[in-house]
Amino acid sequence: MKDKNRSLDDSALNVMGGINSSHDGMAAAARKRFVKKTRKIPVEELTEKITTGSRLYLAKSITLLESIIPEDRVAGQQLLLNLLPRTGNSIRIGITGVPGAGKSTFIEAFGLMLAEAGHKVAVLAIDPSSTVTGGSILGDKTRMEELARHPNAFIRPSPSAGTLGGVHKKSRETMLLCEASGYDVILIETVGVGQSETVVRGMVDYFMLLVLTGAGDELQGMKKGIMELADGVVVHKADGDNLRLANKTVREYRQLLHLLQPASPGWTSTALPVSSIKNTGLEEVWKTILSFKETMEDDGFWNGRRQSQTKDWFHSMIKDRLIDTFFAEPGRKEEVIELEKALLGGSLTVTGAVERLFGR
Ligand SMILES: Nc1nc2c(ncn2[C@@H]2O[C@H](COP(=O)(O)OP(=O)(O)OP(=O)(O)O)[C@@H](O)[C@H]2O)c(=O)[nH]1
Ligand SMILES: [Mg+2]
Repeated sequence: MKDKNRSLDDSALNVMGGINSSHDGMAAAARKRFVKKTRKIPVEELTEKITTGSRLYLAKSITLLESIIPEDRVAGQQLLLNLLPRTGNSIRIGITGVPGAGKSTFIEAFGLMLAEAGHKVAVLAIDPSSTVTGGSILGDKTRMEELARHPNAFIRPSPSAGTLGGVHKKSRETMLLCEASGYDVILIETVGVGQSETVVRGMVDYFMLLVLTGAGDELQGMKKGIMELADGVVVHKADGDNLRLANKTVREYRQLLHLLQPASPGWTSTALPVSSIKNTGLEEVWKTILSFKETMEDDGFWNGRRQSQTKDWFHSMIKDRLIDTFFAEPGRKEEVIELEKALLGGSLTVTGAVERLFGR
């Protein structure tokens, strides 16, 4: 389907224009100024424009949902509610790997292949470290240039919210907006460090790990935990001098994956060699994902997992809200510091300290 709003929306700058400030407070202040000057777009208008596939309005709607201004929050949630019946019709794919594994390059090549085949591809990034460096955002802008220009693609850089919970919420809601706007493939890039891959695993159907050659070394370290989350391993940069070693690594990973608990019941995770620079192996990856979807749907696990992911999201937001509310009470922070001192001084037990906090 051709994008009707192509001329209006086609600029990569429109598509990319998210929140780039590395400071939450500054971003909020900037947005407040921005909002005062600009016409507030009625929720009905946003709903209508999103359903017709406008990338410009999709970007505006995402910004609305990221806003911390109370009236924007109300409008944002109403928009989401209006669009909810149109969400869910996509394959949600998470992509992780160490920095430099080639995630952005893979997404550009894989995304272009799918966009050319008529799919609508949305790319999101979750990068908790970007609040500090801002580096990846810039990197992705240049690395996904061609995809960003494609009329069937939409790219949104990482939200700049501080906490992982906040990033989680924004990415989830962005994903739903993209689905309502007709995107049928959602690609979420995350750096393979810290907790971000668990968060991404919790919001996607298919979770992919990009690795480089040398399976043995990787498994010695932290990779085993991540491998147990992966539905597929891509041995990346399988080109040039690296090709032979990459194929050997693929065999090693296949053996190892057989020994691990499957990340999705009834599915044996496998490994594939890919070069995003030479465009090889990308079709095999897509075929594998389609066969994964079929298997999961036959077993009723596809929807089951999505439902439990939504419940988990709800519960993690309850926890976030409880913690925020707790520390927002006057004197709480000071009280906690006092109790910490008492704990370390040996005049109180941890359980005793918690009882004091909640018993008052
Ligand atoms: N030979 C070869 N090099 C590649 C391939 N894909 C990516 N690269 C190179 O690997 C480097 C890192 O690629 P990125 O796509 O930025 O990696 P990334 O995983 O997104 O990195 P971060 O976003 O920093 O975590 C770049 O210099 C790419 O040109 C490939 O298929 N073959
Ligand atoms: Mg990247």
